[in-house]
Amino acid sequence: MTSKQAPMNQESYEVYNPADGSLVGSVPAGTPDDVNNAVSTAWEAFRSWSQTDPLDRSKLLFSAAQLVRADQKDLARLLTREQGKPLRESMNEVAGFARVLEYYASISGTLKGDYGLSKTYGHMMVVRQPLGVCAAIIPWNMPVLIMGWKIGPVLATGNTMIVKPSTTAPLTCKALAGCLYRVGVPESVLQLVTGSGEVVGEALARHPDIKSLSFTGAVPTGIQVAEHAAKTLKKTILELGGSDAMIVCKDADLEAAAKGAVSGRFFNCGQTCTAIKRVFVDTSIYAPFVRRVRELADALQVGNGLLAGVDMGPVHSKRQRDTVHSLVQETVDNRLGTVLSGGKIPDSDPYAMGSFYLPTILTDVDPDAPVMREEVFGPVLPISEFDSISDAIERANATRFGLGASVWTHDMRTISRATQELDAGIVWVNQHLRIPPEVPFGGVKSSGLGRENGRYALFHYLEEKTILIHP
Ligand code: TXE
Repeated sequence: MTSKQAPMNQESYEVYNPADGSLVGSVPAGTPDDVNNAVSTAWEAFRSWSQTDPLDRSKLLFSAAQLVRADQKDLARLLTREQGKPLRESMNEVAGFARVLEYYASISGTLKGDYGLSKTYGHMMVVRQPLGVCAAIIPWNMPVLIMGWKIGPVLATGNTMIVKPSTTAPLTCKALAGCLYRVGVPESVLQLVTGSGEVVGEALARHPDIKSLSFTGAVPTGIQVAEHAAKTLKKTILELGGSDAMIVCKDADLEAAAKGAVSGRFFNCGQTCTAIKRVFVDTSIYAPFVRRVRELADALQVGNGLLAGVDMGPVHSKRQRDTVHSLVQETVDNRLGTVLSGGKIPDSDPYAMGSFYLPTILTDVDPDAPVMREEVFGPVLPISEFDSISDAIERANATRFGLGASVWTHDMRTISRATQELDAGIVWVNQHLRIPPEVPFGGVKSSGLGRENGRYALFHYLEEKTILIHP
């Protein structure tokens, strides 16, 4: 088999640091021809990769994880420079990538088939075989972890993979692929085609010889990708974001809930699909809860993620930051909520060159305000109060999204009811935003289709073949 990646377009484009506008690096600007070449190379590689022993694939994934852990600091610095997040978060994300590889290394080859013996049909066997060439489209918000979620199950099951990293944060993904190559994963088995979504992403979605496409990004893009995928009969996984609600009941541990709200919202500058995007608080504890959240949010250090002590970096791009700010302005202008803290673009030094936004708290927010229904992808926390748990659940569900939700209480009846009735792919109790690789991840409603993570992802990447042998 060819072990090399198909050669790519010589033209490249540059990647900039959102904290100060400095140049971080450059990558090839992929073309539809690059996608075609990568697909042919990946099919050729599939012939032998799919025949490798699952144990050998496990060993490669374990070794790659070890190498990623050894290079963790350099990889994390690169991630912070191209994405903006604080170094501490980048270190965790790189470790998360390694953990995902280790998880899939540990379950590679565990999905065996079935067997039965029938008087009429003879030996009835079901074997599970890899699909072939798979593709993934990665966003800029958690590029490293999401690449791990997408490549782990694909490589473990003996499929080959073409990854299109985010246009504006492709460098750490490239460096991670380099770690896999260094331990012996052939380049032709895991190829990266960098470039724009409209060119490379669309060419992948339209390609007739790609068997599965896993996409993480915005709802309209996901729908467009799904239309192309349907026309070419690809299996798809779509992860399209969320507007996660947090419900804080009157018996909740107020300190834990306030800390949970602040970390769950301002982590990664609010740019996480399962971030807490709306908070509903029981009327009886609304005032002390809001006070504590404000204290914690005002104490966050905003700045260049490479600097020690920084808790929140810039928004990933000026375009994204301006969208967030206009949603806050719209809330205030239409009297749909009040800015308690933040709500501003800081333009003095050291923020002037970056796309920063201050941690923002909106209170007394109208449940029908756009900030309460849409996905606000930035550091904005809208809080409102509720009288009854029925009211809280109804409001939490009043959005087109359904990715995650959390309820903060120790009352078993409330836990039982909320976990049943909240319309979401994940429901947390007394925590939020924790996503271990062992359990399925994905949403309902407009948050997407299908699940990543856990052994469930292996089913997606394997196809059952029935064999009937009459003696
Ligand atoms: O997303 P896009 P954007 C949400 C979040 C954010 C909004 C816009 O609300 O504010 O989306 O972000 C590739 N065919 N999320 O504009 O454009 C693109 O190059 C195929 C939530 O960055 O959807 C990138 O690799 N691919 C989310 C990826 O799709 C295309 C994470 C996502 O970009 C394409 C990110 C096309 N026509 C944003 N156009 C989450 N679920 O966590 C673009 N792409």
